[in-house]
Amino acid sequence: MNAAELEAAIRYRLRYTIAKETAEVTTEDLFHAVSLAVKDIAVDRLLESRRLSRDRNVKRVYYLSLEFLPGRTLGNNLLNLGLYEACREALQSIGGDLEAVLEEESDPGLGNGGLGRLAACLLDSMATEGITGFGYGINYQYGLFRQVIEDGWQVEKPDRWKSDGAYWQITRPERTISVQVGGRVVYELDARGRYRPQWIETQAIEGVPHDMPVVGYGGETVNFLRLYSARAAHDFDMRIFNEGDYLRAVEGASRTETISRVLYPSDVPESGRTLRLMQEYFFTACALRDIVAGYRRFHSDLSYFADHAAIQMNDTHPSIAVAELMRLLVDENDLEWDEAWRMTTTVLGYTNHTIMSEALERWPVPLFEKKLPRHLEIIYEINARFLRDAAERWPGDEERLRRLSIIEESSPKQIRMAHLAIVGSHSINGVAALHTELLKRRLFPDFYELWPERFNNKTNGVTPRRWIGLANPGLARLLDRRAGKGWITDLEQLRELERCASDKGFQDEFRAVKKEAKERAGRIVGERLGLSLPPDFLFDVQAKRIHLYKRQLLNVLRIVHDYLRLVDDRIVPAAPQAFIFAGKAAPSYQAAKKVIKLIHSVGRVINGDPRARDWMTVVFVPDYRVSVAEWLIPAADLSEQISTAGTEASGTGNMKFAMNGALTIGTLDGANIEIRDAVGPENIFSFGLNAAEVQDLQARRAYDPVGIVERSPALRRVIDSLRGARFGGGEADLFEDLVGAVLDANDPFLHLADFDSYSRAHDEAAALFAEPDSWTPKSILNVARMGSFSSDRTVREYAKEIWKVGE
Ligand code: 26Q
Repeated sequence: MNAAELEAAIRYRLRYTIAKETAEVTTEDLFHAVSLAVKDIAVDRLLESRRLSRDRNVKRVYYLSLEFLPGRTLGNNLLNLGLYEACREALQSIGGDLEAVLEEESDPGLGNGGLGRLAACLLDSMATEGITGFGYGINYQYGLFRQVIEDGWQVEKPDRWKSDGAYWQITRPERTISVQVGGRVVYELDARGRYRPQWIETQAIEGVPHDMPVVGYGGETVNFLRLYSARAAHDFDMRIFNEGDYLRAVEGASRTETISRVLYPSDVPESGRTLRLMQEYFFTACALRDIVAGYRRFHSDLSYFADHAAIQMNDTHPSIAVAELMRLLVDENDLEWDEAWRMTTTVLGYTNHTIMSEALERWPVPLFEKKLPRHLEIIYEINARFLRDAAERWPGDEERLRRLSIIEESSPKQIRMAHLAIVGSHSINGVAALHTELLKRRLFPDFYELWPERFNNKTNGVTPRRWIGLANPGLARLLDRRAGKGWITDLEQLRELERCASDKGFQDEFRAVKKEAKERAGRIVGERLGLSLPPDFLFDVQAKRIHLYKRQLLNVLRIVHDYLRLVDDRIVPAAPQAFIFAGKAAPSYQAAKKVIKLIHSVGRVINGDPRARDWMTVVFVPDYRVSVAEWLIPAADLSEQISTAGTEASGTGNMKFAMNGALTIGTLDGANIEIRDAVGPENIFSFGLNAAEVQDLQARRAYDPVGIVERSPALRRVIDSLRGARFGGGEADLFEDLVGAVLDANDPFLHLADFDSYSRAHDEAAALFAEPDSWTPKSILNVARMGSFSSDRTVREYAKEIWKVGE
């Protein structure tokens, strides 16, 4: 398709769908018309992909995730279909501007952060690699809350992302799925004289699928992301209705429909949240029925099911799949237990995304008794058989069996979902090398001893299409010219640039690209916040969820230290710097919300101090989301990746920043370690304790923050200033809780242990930034050496080693 054809398609939609004459159309109308025109193209390719994969009878991958953060779709699909420039031209003829049109689209926030965005990157890479792979999740009516800042505090507002139409969704009412909850289990004799469980008196929930096409680069393969909305099976409970209580009759229906109402905005599970369990079961059950039904449409029996499907569980959120698939196979499809078990463990794989044991999901047994009684029986049976096998390996080792059990013998008893996932999967993977080692040695050592072959690493990656091609078109054009166009699907080709790192002409071009991205960010920040962001400042960015373990607090302490050095000691930094933050705090996470307030309070003081004006500024960009990351990341010079070693499973922002030429200041945590190995230790600012040292310090109970402060006058001054009225703006004790947290000998994140080396690493970075001839080559080498952090590499590894697809 060329520009003229695309223009014709857009004009057709403007007239016959929007029903307007060209002269009266708004930018919003143009967005709708272009989206519909491009969707038609995507749908053609989708149908073609489906036909081909059916004809070839290929194995399918199903990625089950309670979260997806796909970002805006239009620009991405234009890029992947090779229509980006054609669309710009077409719009010009109609009198529209492509960038303005793209800004009209809402950004679906159907995830909290890294885990949801990873799911989206993997879908993009599967389609690009030609893998037949589908995402399954929930079509939340409200995504993650919109963050607004009032007087420095985070305030949450509802995110009605579908209010202007979910233009990319294709509703498929004919593939509606019915799932059951509640009720009880009875046993009846069947025709062959066997006792068969019957799950009766259940309540039915219908899942209506909405498909979003996932267009691979080049447009050859188009897969889809299938998101379910919950609907009451009957709009009204007719019995109540007939009794005349109309409102009570409708209530039941609306209760059912709350299942897909809203995304849970925290990554720390709160036990007993029935609705959360219902969400997990609902979408997992819909997905599995859909997968099995899809298979049965073309196969007479289930014997070869495991050869045709691989199902990946994104964390434990879909891990009820282990019991539900057994139930489908045994209760509903008459398979023998052993055969069903072989099938279940062959198709399922489990990806873990956290090492913090308090973040592991557990559900109270009484809740299961009430909502999923048959699943509870199946889990007990799985556990009994598993513990029997484990007892053969470790006879008499009761303590170990208690540790291994899927059931925790607390009161009430709890179901350990990670254990269920491990027992029910042939593969358990971590998301970075260090993380996988910690899984094996700290979190699940007994399981590792039992089944070492099941544990494997799949270091995360990010898609170069969105994170370079779309987010940083200036860099993309430069890369095209200097490394050839192949990098976009083969990121290793960027290694070509190593030769240009010392080329002055190239350095100038590279700097010009960075400057342009910084000016753009400066414009946006100026418009939205009324703050000035001069492009010659070092842009130092920490953008991610606000969490104590990610240590935004450490960053703030260091900023205050720099500020006090400037105004009290008259020590001028080596380079002027903009300290930029972005990120949301879970609404119930008080300490994280206080950190946001602290950033604003410190920012107000620094930004209002004329002595600091030429040297530093603090900016908090509200409502961080994919579409904010797309302009913020390309503008960064320095990427803050400063979690306590051993706490961040991988991180993926770290990869996006480095790919866009930011240097990392980071701890030896998660994928930072692999980034350091890739770019070379001379091209990254590493600091702080490593994971083993953290572990050791904690084991010896030797962390002494008060002692550290006593020995450091600089730190003492920082702490005192946070306690006093200087930053509290009248309220003297406002930050006492945060100060208390970093002075606590039990601070699990050891903020002060790394303060000194962090501060020194920063001074080094600022000094280097002041020497562009030294800085730019390092920045270029970061881009050149990020090849292995493409999610294409990640997906190829999953495909070969876990899913067994292709080749
Ligand atoms: C669980 C139970 C109840 C309610 C919520 C949750 C919940 C929700 C979201 C638990 C966890 C999450 C999200 C976790 C997450 O984003 N983890 C990140 O995953 C990335 C991709 O692998 C890693 O790069 C990050 O290091 C990791 O923090």
